[in-house]
Amino acid sequence: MLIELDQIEQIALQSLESIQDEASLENWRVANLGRSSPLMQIFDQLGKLSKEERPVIGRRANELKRALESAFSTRSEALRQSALQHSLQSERLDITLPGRALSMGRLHPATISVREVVRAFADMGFQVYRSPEAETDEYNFGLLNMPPHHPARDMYDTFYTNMPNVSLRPHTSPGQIHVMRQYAPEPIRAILPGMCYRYEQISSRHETQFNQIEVLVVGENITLGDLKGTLGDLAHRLFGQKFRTRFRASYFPFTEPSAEFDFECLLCSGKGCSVCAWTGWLEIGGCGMVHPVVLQNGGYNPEKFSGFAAGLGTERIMMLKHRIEDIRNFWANDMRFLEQF
Ligand code: FA5
Repeated sequence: MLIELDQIEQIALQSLESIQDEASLENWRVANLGRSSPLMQIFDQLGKLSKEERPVIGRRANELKRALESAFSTRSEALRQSALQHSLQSERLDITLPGRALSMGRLHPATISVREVVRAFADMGFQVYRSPEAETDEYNFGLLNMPPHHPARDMYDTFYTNMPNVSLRPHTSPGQIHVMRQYAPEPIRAILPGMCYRYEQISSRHETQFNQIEVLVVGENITLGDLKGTLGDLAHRLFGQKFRTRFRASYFPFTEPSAEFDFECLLCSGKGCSVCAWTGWLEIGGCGMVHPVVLQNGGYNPEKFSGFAAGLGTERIMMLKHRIEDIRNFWANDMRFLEQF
Protein backbone atom coordinates (compact mmCIF):
# COMPACT_ATOMS: atom_id res chain seq x y z
CA MET A 1 0.00 0.00 0.00
CA LEU A 2 2.92 2.34 0.67
CA ILE A 3 4.02 1.79 -2.90
CA GLU A 4 0.49 2.46 -4.09
CA LEU A 5 0.50 5.76 -2.15
CA ASP A 6 3.83 6.72 -3.74
CA GLN A 7 2.33 6.09 -7.16
CA ILE A 8 -0.77 8.12 -6.35
CA GLU A 9 1.49 10.99 -5.29
CA GLN A 10 3.66 10.82 -8.38
CA ILE A 11 0.75 10.70 -10.84
CA ALA A 12 -1.22 13.41 -9.03
CA LEU A 13 1.67 15.88 -8.79
CA GLN A 14 2.75 15.27 -12.35
CA SER A 15 -0.73 15.86 -13.79
CA LEU A 16 -1.12 18.97 -11.64
CA GLU A 17 1.90 20.62 -13.26
CA SER A 18 0.31 20.65 -16.71
CA ILE A 19 -2.97 22.24 -15.57
CA GLN A 20 -3.54 25.73 -17.03
CA ASP A 21 -7.15 26.66 -16.21
CA GLU A 22 -9.64 26.71 -13.38
CA ALA A 23 -11.94 24.03 -14.85
CA SER A 24 -9.15 21.47 -15.26
CA LEU A 25 -7.95 22.28 -11.78
CA GLU A 26 -11.39 21.50 -10.37
CA ASN A 27 -11.44 18.21 -12.29
CA TRP A 28 -8.04 17.42 -10.80
CA ARG A 29 -9.35 18.12 -7.29
CA VAL A 30 -12.32 15.79 -7.76
CA ALA A 31 -10.10 13.07 -9.26
CA ASN A 32 -7.40 13.22 -6.60
CA LEU A 33 -9.07 14.44 -3.43
CA GLY A 34 -12.76 13.71 -4.12
CA ARG A 35 -14.84 10.96 -2.44
CA SER A 36 -14.03 8.28 -5.03
CA SER A 37 -10.37 9.20 -5.60
CA PRO A 38 -7.72 6.43 -5.15
CA LEU A 39 -6.46 8.18 -2.00
CA MET A 40 -9.91 8.20 -0.37
CA GLN A 41 -10.32 4.54 -1.25
CA ILE A 42 -7.15 3.82 0.72
CA PHE A 43 -8.66 5.64 3.71
CA ASP A 44 -11.76 3.45 3.29
CA GLN A 45 -9.59 0.33 3.50
CA LEU A 46 -7.67 1.34 6.66
CA GLY A 47 -10.15 -0.50 8.91
CA LYS A 48 -9.32 -3.78 7.24
CA LEU A 49 -5.56 -3.49 7.89
CA SER A 50 -3.65 -5.17 10.71
CA LYS A 51 -2.88 -3.29 13.96
CA GLU A 52 0.77 -2.86 12.88
CA GLU A 53 0.10 -1.69 9.34
CA ARG A 54 -2.78 0.70 10.14
CA PRO A 55 -0.77 3.55 11.83
CA VAL A 56 2.04 3.39 9.23
CA ILE A 57 -0.29 3.50 6.23
CA GLY A 58 -2.65 5.91 8.00
CA ARG A 59 0.14 8.43 8.72
CA ARG A 60 1.48 8.20 5.17
CA ALA A 61 -2.04 8.61 3.67
CA ASN A 62 -2.69 11.68 5.85
CA GLU A 63 0.67 13.20 4.89
CA LEU A 64 -0.16 12.62 1.22
CA LYS A 65 -3.62 14.17 1.63
CA ARG A 66 -2.07 17.32 3.17
CA ALA A 67 0.63 17.40 0.46
CA LEU A 68 -1.97 17.14 -2.33
CA GLU A 69 -4.17 19.81 -0.70
CA SER A 70 -1.23 22.17 -0.38
CA ALA A 71 -0.11 21.49 -3.98
CA PHE A 72 -3.70 22.18 -5.07
CA SER A 73 -3.87 25.57 -3.33
CA THR A 74 -0.39 26.56 -4.57
CA ARG A 75 -1.44 25.76 -8.14
CA SER A 76 -4.76 27.51 -7.71
CA GLU A 77 -3.05 30.69 -6.49
CA ALA A 78 -0.53 30.52 -9.36
CA LEU A 79 -3.38 30.23 -11.88
CA ARG A 80 -5.20 33.17 -10.29
CA GLN A 81 -2.06 35.31 -10.47
CA SER A 82 -1.38 34.44 -14.08
CA ALA A 83 -5.04 35.19 -15.04
CA LEU A 84 -4.70 38.55 -13.31
CA GLN A 85 -1.44 39.33 -15.10
CA HIS A 86 -3.02 38.34 -18.38
CA SER A 87 -6.03 40.60 -17.91
CA LEU A 88 -3.80 43.47 -16.75
CA GLN A 89 -1.82 43.11 -19.97
CA SER A 90 -4.65 42.50 -22.41
CA GLU A 91 -7.13 45.03 -20.96
CA ARG A 92 -4.53 47.66 -20.35
CA LEU A 93 -5.88 51.21 -20.22
CA ASP A 94 -3.51 53.84 -21.49
CA ILE A 95 -4.38 56.80 -19.35
CA THR A 96 -1.76 58.94 -21.06
CA LEU A 97 -3.88 59.07 -24.27
CA PRO A 98 -5.55 62.48 -24.63
CA GLY A 99 -9.36 62.26 -24.21
CA ARG A 100 -11.82 62.91 -27.02
CA ALA A 101 -12.97 66.52 -26.88
CA LEU A 102 -16.71 66.86 -26.15
CA SER A 103 -18.47 69.40 -28.25
CA MET A 104 -20.01 71.76 -25.71
CA GLY A 105 -23.39 73.35 -26.23
CA ARG A 106 -23.84 77.04 -25.51
CA LEU A 107 -26.59 79.54 -24.87
CA HIS A 108 -28.18 81.29 -27.82
CA PRO A 109 -27.25 85.01 -27.93
CA ALA A 110 -30.94 85.94 -27.55
CA THR A 111 -31.09 83.88 -24.33
CA ILE A 112 -27.84 85.41 -23.08
CA SER A 113 -29.30 88.88 -23.54
CA VAL A 114 -32.60 88.04 -21.79
CA ARG A 115 -30.65 86.60 -18.87
CA GLU A 116 -28.38 89.64 -18.58
CA VAL A 117 -31.33 92.01 -18.41
CA VAL A 118 -33.23 89.71 -16.02
CA ARG A 119 -30.15 89.61 -13.75
CA ALA A 120 -29.92 93.42 -13.69
CA PHE A 121 -33.61 93.70 -12.75
CA ALA A 122 -33.25 90.92 -10.15
CA ASP A 123 -30.45 92.97 -8.56
CA MET A 124 -32.95 95.84 -8.33
CA GLY A 125 -35.42 93.61 -6.47
CA PHE A 126 -37.76 92.60 -9.32
CA GLN A 127 -39.49 89.21 -9.45
CA VAL A 128 -39.69 87.20 -12.68
CA TYR A 129 -43.14 86.19 -13.88
CA ARG A 130 -43.98 84.12 -16.97
CA SER A 131 -47.10 84.57 -19.08
CA PRO A 132 -48.42 82.70 -22.16
CA GLU A 133 -47.18 83.24 -25.73
CA ALA A 134 -50.67 82.69 -27.17
CA GLU A 135 -53.34 84.98 -25.76
CA THR A 136 -56.98 85.85 -26.31
CA ASP A 137 -57.91 89.05 -28.08
CA GLU A 138 -59.10 90.36 -24.72
CA TYR A 139 -55.69 90.01 -23.06
CA ASN A 140 -53.62 91.05 -26.11
CA PHE A 141 -55.67 94.21 -26.66
CA GLY A 142 -59.07 94.64 -24.97
CA LEU A 143 -57.95 94.72 -21.35
CA LEU A 144 -55.06 96.97 -22.40
CA ASN A 145 -57.54 99.67 -23.33
CA MET A 146 -57.69 98.76 -27.03
CA PRO A 147 -61.28 97.79 -27.88
CA PRO A 148 -61.85 96.06 -31.28
CA HIS A 149 -62.27 99.27 -33.27
CA HIS A 150 -59.15 100.93 -31.80
CA PRO A 151 -56.68 102.17 -34.46
CA ALA A 152 -53.68 101.50 -32.17
CA ARG A 153 -54.18 97.80 -32.92
CA ASP A 154 -52.60 98.56 -36.31
CA MET A 155 -49.24 99.05 -34.60
CA TYR A 156 -49.22 95.34 -33.70
CA ASP A 157 -49.06 93.30 -36.89
CA THR A 158 -50.55 90.28 -35.20
CA PHE A 159 -50.40 86.60 -36.19
CA TYR A 160 -53.90 85.16 -35.67
CA THR A 161 -54.45 81.43 -35.18
CA ASN A 162 -57.17 79.07 -36.41
CA MET A 163 -58.77 79.27 -32.99
CA PRO A 164 -61.28 82.13 -32.83
CA ASN A 165 -60.01 85.01 -30.73
CA VAL A 166 -56.56 83.50 -30.08
CA SER A 167 -53.40 85.12 -31.43
CA LEU A 168 -49.66 84.93 -30.80
CA ARG A 169 -48.83 87.78 -28.48
CA PRO A 170 -47.31 90.73 -30.37
CA HIS A 171 -45.96 92.14 -27.09
CA THR A 172 -45.50 91.05 -23.46
CA SER A 173 -47.96 93.67 -22.14
CA PRO A 174 -50.91 91.21 -21.77
CA GLY A 175 -48.80 89.68 -18.98
CA GLN A 176 -49.45 92.89 -16.99
CA ILE A 177 -53.11 91.87 -16.60
CA HIS A 178 -52.17 88.33 -15.49
CA VAL A 179 -49.80 89.61 -12.79
CA MET A 180 -52.17 92.30 -11.54
CA ARG A 181 -55.11 89.89 -11.34
CA GLN A 182 -52.97 87.42 -9.40
CA TYR A 183 -51.56 89.92 -6.89
CA ALA A 184 -54.18 92.71 -6.51
CA PRO A 185 -54.34 94.56 -4.16
CA GLU A 186 -50.69 93.82 -3.20
CA PRO A 187 -47.94 96.07 -4.61
CA ILE A 188 -46.07 94.64 -7.63
CA ARG A 189 -42.46 94.85 -8.80
CA ALA A 190 -42.19 92.28 -11.59
CA ILE A 191 -40.62 91.62 -14.97
CA LEU A 192 -42.06 89.29 -17.62
CA PRO A 193 -39.53 88.07 -20.20
CA GLY A 194 -40.57 86.16 -23.31
CA MET A 195 -40.94 85.76 -27.04
CA CYS A 196 -43.25 88.00 -29.07
CA TYR A 197 -44.41 87.57 -32.67
CA ARG A 198 -45.34 90.10 -35.32
CA TYR A 199 -46.11 89.90 -39.03
CA GLU A 200 -43.41 92.48 -39.46
CA GLN A 201 -41.62 94.12 -42.34
CA ILE A 202 -38.19 92.57 -41.64
CA SER A 203 -35.25 94.97 -41.49
CA SER A 204 -31.89 95.21 -39.75
CA ARG A 205 -33.72 95.97 -36.46
CA HIS A 206 -37.11 94.28 -36.99
CA GLU A 207 -37.75 90.53 -36.94
CA THR A 208 -40.95 88.46 -36.93
CA GLN A 209 -40.03 87.07 -33.52
CA PHE A 210 -38.13 88.80 -30.76
CA ASN A 211 -37.85 88.82 -26.99
CA GLN A 212 -39.33 91.54 -24.84
CA ILE A 213 -39.04 92.10 -21.14
CA GLU A 214 -42.17 93.64 -19.70
CA VAL A 215 -41.58 95.72 -16.59
CA LEU A 216 -44.46 96.39 -14.18
CA VAL A 217 -44.46 98.30 -10.92
CA VAL A 218 -47.73 99.02 -9.08
CA GLY A 219 -48.10 100.62 -5.68
CA GLU A 220 -49.06 103.80 -3.88
CA ASN A 221 -47.31 106.98 -5.02
CA ILE A 222 -45.41 105.46 -7.95
CA THR A 223 -44.35 108.33 -10.22
CA LEU A 224 -42.79 109.03 -13.61
CA GLY A 225 -39.59 109.72 -11.64
CA ASP A 226 -39.56 106.05 -10.54
CA LEU A 227 -39.94 104.98 -14.17
CA LYS A 228 -37.09 107.20 -15.39
CA GLY A 229 -34.85 106.28 -12.46
CA THR A 230 -35.39 102.53 -12.89
CA LEU A 231 -34.83 102.42 -16.65
CA GLY A 232 -31.85 104.80 -16.40
CA ASP A 233 -30.35 102.60 -13.69
CA LEU A 234 -30.88 99.53 -15.87
CA ALA A 235 -28.97 101.15 -18.75
CA HIS A 236 -26.08 102.05 -16.44
CA ARG A 237 -25.96 98.53 -14.99
CA LEU A 238 -25.77 97.11 -18.54
CA PHE A 239 -23.46 99.64 -20.22
CA GLY A 240 -21.72 101.61 -17.46
CA GLN A 241 -22.30 104.96 -15.73
CA LYS A 242 -21.41 107.16 -18.71
CA PHE A 243 -23.90 105.48 -21.08
CA ARG A 244 -26.48 107.87 -22.53
CA THR A 245 -30.23 107.24 -22.84
CA ARG A 246 -33.19 109.41 -23.74
CA PHE A 247 -36.98 109.43 -23.37
CA ARG A 248 -39.21 110.63 -26.22
CA ALA A 249 -42.89 111.39 -25.82
CA SER A 250 -45.03 108.73 -27.46
CA TYR A 251 -48.43 107.08 -27.37
CA PHE A 252 -49.66 103.72 -26.09
CA PRO A 253 -53.36 103.19 -25.19
CA PHE A 254 -52.35 101.34 -22.00
CA THR A 255 -50.08 104.06 -20.55
CA GLU A 256 -50.60 107.76 -19.90
CA PRO A 257 -48.29 109.59 -20.30
CA SER A 258 -46.28 107.34 -22.66
CA ALA A 259 -42.70 107.45 -23.92
CA GLU A 260 -40.15 105.63 -26.02
CA PHE A 261 -36.87 104.76 -24.34
CA ASP A 262 -33.75 105.00 -26.54
CA PHE A 263 -30.13 103.92 -26.03
CA GLU A 264 -27.29 105.75 -27.76
CA CYS A 265 -26.31 103.75 -30.86
CA LEU A 266 -22.98 102.10 -30.12
CA LEU A 267 -22.78 100.66 -33.61
CA CYS A 268 -22.06 104.08 -35.12
CA SER A 269 -21.15 105.97 -31.91
CA GLY A 270 -24.06 108.32 -32.55
CA LYS A 271 -23.01 109.27 -36.11
CA GLY A 272 -26.00 107.52 -37.69
CA CYS A 273 -26.28 104.10 -39.39
CA SER A 274 -28.94 101.82 -40.88
CA VAL A 275 -29.58 100.10 -37.51
CA CYS A 276 -30.49 103.39 -35.76
CA ALA A 277 -32.22 104.75 -38.86
CA TRP A 278 -29.54 107.47 -39.06
CA THR A 279 -30.62 109.05 -35.78
CA GLY A 280 -27.73 107.99 -33.50
CA TRP A 281 -30.27 106.45 -31.10
CA LEU A 282 -31.76 102.95 -31.02
CA GLU A 283 -35.27 102.48 -29.66
CA ILE A 284 -35.13 99.83 -26.95
CA GLY A 285 -38.66 99.99 -25.60
CA GLY A 286 -41.92 101.71 -24.94
CA CYS A 287 -42.95 102.78 -21.47
CA GLY A 288 -45.25 104.98 -19.42
CA MET A 289 -47.50 105.30 -16.38
CA VAL A 290 -50.07 102.48 -16.29
CA HIS A 291 -53.41 103.81 -17.61
CA PRO A 292 -56.19 104.00 -14.96
CA VAL A 293 -58.41 101.73 -17.10
CA VAL A 294 -55.68 99.08 -17.14
CA LEU A 295 -55.17 99.36 -13.37
CA GLN A 296 -58.90 98.87 -12.96
CA ASN A 297 -58.91 95.85 -15.33
CA GLY A 298 -56.14 94.38 -13.20
CA GLY A 299 -58.16 94.82 -10.01
CA TYR A 300 -56.55 97.99 -8.58
CA ASN A 301 -58.33 101.18 -7.57
CA PRO A 302 -56.69 103.94 -9.68
CA GLU A 303 -57.64 106.53 -7.04
CA LYS A 304 -55.29 104.79 -4.62
CA PHE A 305 -52.74 103.00 -6.81
CA SER A 306 -50.46 104.11 -9.61
CA GLY A 307 -47.80 102.27 -11.56
CA PHE A 308 -45.33 102.31 -14.42
CA ALA A 309 -44.71 99.79 -17.19
CA ALA A 310 -42.23 99.24 -19.99
CA GLY A 311 -41.58 96.70 -22.74
CA LEU A 312 -37.91 96.36 -23.71
CA GLY A 313 -36.50 94.53 -26.76
CA THR A 314 -33.54 92.44 -25.65
CA GLU A 315 -32.12 91.48 -29.08
CA ARG A 316 -31.57 95.19 -29.70
CA ILE A 317 -29.69 95.47 -26.39
CA MET A 318 -27.48 92.54 -27.50
CA MET A 319 -26.93 94.24 -30.87
CA LEU A 320 -25.50 97.30 -29.12
CA LYS A 321 -23.40 95.24 -26.71
CA HIS A 322 -21.77 93.13 -29.41
CA ARG A 323 -21.95 95.50 -32.39
CA ILE A 324 -24.33 93.16 -34.27
CA GLU A 325 -25.33 95.03 -37.40
CA ASP A 326 -28.39 93.01 -38.37
CA ILE A 327 -31.07 91.45 -36.15
CA ARG A 328 -31.65 88.72 -38.82
CA ASN A 329 -28.45 87.06 -37.57
CA PHE A 330 -30.29 85.90 -34.45
CA TRP A 331 -32.58 83.43 -36.23
CA ALA A 332 -30.55 82.69 -39.38
CA ASN A 333 -28.94 79.66 -37.68
CA ASP A 334 -25.50 80.44 -39.03
CA MET A 335 -23.02 78.71 -36.74
CA ARG A 336 -20.30 81.23 -37.60
CA PHE A 337 -22.45 83.84 -35.86
CA LEU A 338 -23.83 81.70 -33.02
CA GLU A 339 -20.43 80.29 -32.04
CA GLN A 340 -19.11 83.74 -31.22
CA PHE A 341 -21.08 83.91 -27.97
C1 FA5 B 1 -44.68 97.63 -27.26
O1 FA5 B 1 -44.60 96.46 -27.63
C2 FA5 B 1 -45.33 97.98 -25.97
N1 FA5 B 1 -46.06 96.87 -25.47
C3 FA5 B 1 -44.28 98.47 -24.98
C4 FA5 B 1 -44.85 99.06 -23.74
C5 FA5 B 1 -44.96 98.26 -22.60
C6 FA5 B 1 -45.26 100.39 -23.69
C7 FA5 B 1 -45.48 98.80 -21.44
C8 FA5 B 1 -45.77 100.93 -22.52
C9 FA5 B 1 -45.89 100.13 -21.40
P1 FA5 B 1 -43.18 98.55 -29.20
O2 FA5 B 1 -43.99 98.02 -30.31
O3 FA5 B 1 -42.56 99.86 -29.40
O4 FA5 B 1 -44.04 98.62 -27.83
O5 FA5 B 1 -42.05 97.48 -28.85
C10 FA5 B 1 -41.20 97.64 -27.75
C11 FA5 B 1 -39.79 97.21 -28.09
O6 FA5 B 1 -39.79 95.86 -28.55
C12 FA5 B 1 -39.18 97.98 -29.24
O7 FA5 B 1 -38.64 99.20 -28.80
C13 FA5 B 1 -38.10 97.03 -29.69
O8 FA5 B 1 -36.98 97.07 -28.85
C14 FA5 B 1 -38.79 95.72 -29.53
N2 FA5 B 1 -39.41 95.33 -30.79
C15 FA5 B 1 -40.64 95.66 -31.24
N3 FA5 B 1 -40.87 95.13 -32.46
C16 FA5 B 1 -39.75 94.46 -32.78
C17 FA5 B 1 -39.35 93.67 -33.91
N4 FA5 B 1 -40.15 93.45 -34.94
N5 FA5 B 1 -38.11 93.11 -33.91
C18 FA5 B 1 -37.29 93.29 -32.86
N6 FA5 B 1 -37.61 94.00 -31.78
C19 FA5 B 1 -38.82 94.59 -31.72
